[in-house]
Amino acid sequence: ATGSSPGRGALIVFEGCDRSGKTTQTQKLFDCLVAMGRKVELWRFPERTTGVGKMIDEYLKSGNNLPDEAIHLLFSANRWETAPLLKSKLAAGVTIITDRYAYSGVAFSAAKGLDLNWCKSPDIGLPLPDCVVFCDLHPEKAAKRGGFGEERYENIDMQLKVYHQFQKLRQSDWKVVDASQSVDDMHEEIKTLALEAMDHCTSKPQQRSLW
Ligand code: Z5A
Repeated sequence: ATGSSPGRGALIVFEGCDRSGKTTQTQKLFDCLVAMGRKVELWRFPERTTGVGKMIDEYLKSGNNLPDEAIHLLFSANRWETAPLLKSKLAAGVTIITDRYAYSGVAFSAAKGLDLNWCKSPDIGLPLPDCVVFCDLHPEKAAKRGGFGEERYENIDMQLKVYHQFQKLRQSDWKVVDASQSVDDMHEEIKTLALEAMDHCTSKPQQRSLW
């Protein structure tokens, strides 16, 4: 039978500063899509369980001091080591929601003073997201959500620099969601955006790549 192709899954990326609600919203979107019977998985970067991910985890918890360039390349390698699986899932029609991606990679390293274009280069060729949801919350407001955590970048000076870099990276097709809204209001807006992106993928079969 010639049956219609199931279409590829959408790559839906969540970005934003610390405490902007990415983890809350990725989980809510995942639960909602599962309840709708969609083929979907929830991912995150860094993926701390791999060999490279364990080195990143140790770095974030302040265990070791790597040059900024070296940790940047490890974050990118962490995406590359999972990229074959990511591509095959998307091709098989699974939608992947991910909490952070290459934009965080560039924003954090550029915030430390590395050249923006140098920062972008190791991620060239990774799957291009079908939808980037930017959870927009100014770090001053984020700080009021019970304070930042204990990890290396979780302080107001760094978060302000990162927020500034995200503004530079922001592209016209990013979906900027006001992250000072309630959890439920954000979710309703994001659900609509995600369903649109997933529908769009059935008519846009070819997966393109960054940047
Ligand atoms: N990093 C990098 O340098 N290079 C890279 O390539 C990548 C990452 C991929 C680890 O990231 C660090 O790695 C991160 C970037 C860097 N460093 N920093 N910062 P991570 O993703 O593991 O950690 P995180 O970004 O710090 O996540 P987070 O603290 O969990 O923030 P979040 O996911 O955006 O927020 P949340 O957990 O959903 O919510 C935070 C709190 O606010 C929580 O108490 C919620 O209950 C509350 N909340 C959530 N939504 C709302 C609303 N709408 N109203 C009120 N309160 C809310």
